[in-house]
Amino acid sequence: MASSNAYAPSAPELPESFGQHQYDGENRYSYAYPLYQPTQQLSSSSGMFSPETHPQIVRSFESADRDRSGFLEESELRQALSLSGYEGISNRTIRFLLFIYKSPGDSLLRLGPKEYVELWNCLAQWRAIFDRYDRDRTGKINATELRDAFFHLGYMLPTSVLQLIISQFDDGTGKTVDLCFDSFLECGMIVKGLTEKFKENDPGYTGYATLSYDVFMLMVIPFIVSYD
Ligand SMILES: [Ca+2]
Ligand SMILES: [Ca+2]
Repeated sequence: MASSNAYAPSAPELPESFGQHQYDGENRYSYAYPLYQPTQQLSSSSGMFSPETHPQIVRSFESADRDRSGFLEESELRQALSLSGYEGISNRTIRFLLFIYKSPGDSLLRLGPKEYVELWNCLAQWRAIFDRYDRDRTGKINATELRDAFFHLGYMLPTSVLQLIISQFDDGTGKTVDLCFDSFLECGMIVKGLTEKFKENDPGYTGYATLSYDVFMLMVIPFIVSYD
């Protein structure tokens, strides 16, 4: 698995005013871009937060780590994200996030402080993209908004692929359903993660890659296993 950063959206070009106008009257995401700077080095010890860590991140981790294990397990992560303003994230997405962000050397699905900070910053970036491209302010992303968001991130997805993605999140009736943040996050990380994997095999950015069966399976399966 590549670095977790592969799942953060590509350097979003946020408007200068970002951070002041988001969610007026509702402070849930006012810290969507915390003071944390990506260039700052985190402590190499995964058992503690660096002093620069945004206090909201530390607070949410410490209050959610009920058994004081120093790690957030599944239910604790749900609680921590809820405390951070990300309510209602599905079990499926929570497990997907744990799978992607856990330390590669850890056989358990859990996050230490270092991994949690990475996840938190990634979520903040995806949230900013979501809010920016939810142009009609419905709180959901429709197919056009999704196309534009991916385009902004540098992914020109063909309509057929966009339709396939959206259809994965319908309600079972076959009717097109707009994506809530939870679904947007999941499909965004899948598109970005798979694209990064593809690019590893297409160094010339030609849009074509020759893959062995093994490489293809190893590339795709982590994204399609059910986390339910
Ligand atoms: Ca714990
Ligand atoms: Ca919308």
